[in-house]
Amino acid sequence: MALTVGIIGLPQAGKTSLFNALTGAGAPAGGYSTGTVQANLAVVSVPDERVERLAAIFQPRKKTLATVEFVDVAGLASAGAEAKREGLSDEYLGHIRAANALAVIVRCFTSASVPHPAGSVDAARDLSDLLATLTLTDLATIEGRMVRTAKAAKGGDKKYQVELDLLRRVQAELEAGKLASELDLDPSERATINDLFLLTSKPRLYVANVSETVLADAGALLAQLAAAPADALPALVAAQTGELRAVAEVGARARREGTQAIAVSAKLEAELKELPPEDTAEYLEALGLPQLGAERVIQAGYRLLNLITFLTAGEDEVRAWTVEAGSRAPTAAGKVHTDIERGFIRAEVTRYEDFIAAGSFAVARERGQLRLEGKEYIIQDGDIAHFRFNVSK
Ligand SMILES: Nc1nc2c(ncn2[C@@H]2O[C@H](COP(=O)(O)OP(=O)(O)OP(=O)(O)O)[C@@H](O)[C@H]2O)c(=O)[nH]1
Ligand SMILES: [Mg+2]
Repeated sequence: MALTVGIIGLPQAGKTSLFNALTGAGAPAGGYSTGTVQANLAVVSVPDERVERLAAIFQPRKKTLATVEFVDVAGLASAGAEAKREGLSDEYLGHIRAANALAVIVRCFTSASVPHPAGSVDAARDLSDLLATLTLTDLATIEGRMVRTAKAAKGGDKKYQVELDLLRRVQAELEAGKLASELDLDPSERATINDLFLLTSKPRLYVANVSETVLADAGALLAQLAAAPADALPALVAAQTGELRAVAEVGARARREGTQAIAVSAKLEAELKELPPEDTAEYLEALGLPQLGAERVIQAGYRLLNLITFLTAGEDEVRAWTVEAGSRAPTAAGKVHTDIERGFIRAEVTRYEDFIAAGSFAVARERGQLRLEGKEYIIQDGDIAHFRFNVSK
């Protein structure tokens, strides 16, 4: 599964800068967009130290990291006024409908040289505006489906009447300000609604774009907000001033919605991305940051989507693979090849840490750490797997 993350946000929030920080693609940032809906697309390898260490041991011919695709869409600027009335244009939507998750970038930085389209920096307002635009788009989608379902219901099939009732209920809830991700639906209702690919039902990651001077504090504040009891949030937000107040608003909203928020300094990190990696480490240390924002975005995306990584290792190739947490061994095998899923016999599994401590599969086997697992085994993050299969039948 290629994980695709759509970067969205109000005009001048720093979408293209974040895209560049993530991808190093050097797309032109700055300036209001011209009205054409032009998208920047790039595929990024997910940094994984385990792959590097395994590659050092196996010296494989090929080393392959998991990848994430990022899409940066310009044009929300021009869509803005119109979108307020009728949701986003089809062209704009085409670029983000297919995304598995949205990275919603919210401007927190203040800068005299970068005008805010609304005249002032207000993260809570911007986030509400943006989500309202997405909701309007979803309402248009729902209305479109209602017309078709209502027609079908005339034929007398109960199923369509049930669907129509559900659509009406969801419509009323979205109109009352709820997001599709917050609806209380049973599994079959959820399946019907998932069919609509509503924007507000996509997993969302909130990205607070801050000045480099507050980056470290913003990260600490978001961690504090994520851990605080819910009733302590308002006081924690109220205690902040300046950019950190904006960050706190973003963090508190993420908490209320049960999603994640991270802080980046998109402009700075886009610039860092252009330096040689040795120099980047020095800068990060000076800024008091453990890792680049790009890596934090990717990791948060994995957590958000409930994805894990398993590994395959040998002389041919060392490779990281992405699966949903909770997947069984044959599903994981199917990532490698559909034939392996079809003819799955068993998986030989070693934990990455055990393998590194043992130094080889042979020693791991002697220690009883190379396990034989069957069809029911649930693959774990950091499993090194070798699949046995037979497709002769
Ligand atoms: N001071 C400061 N400026 C920033 C930051 N992030 C982005 N900018 C600047 O803000 C301007 C807009 O950034 P972009 O990344 O182009 O924003 P965008 O959301 O892609 O804008 P549109 O595509 O026009 O909607 C650029 O001049 C950036 O250099 C930041 O963290 N701090
Ligand atoms: Mg842009």
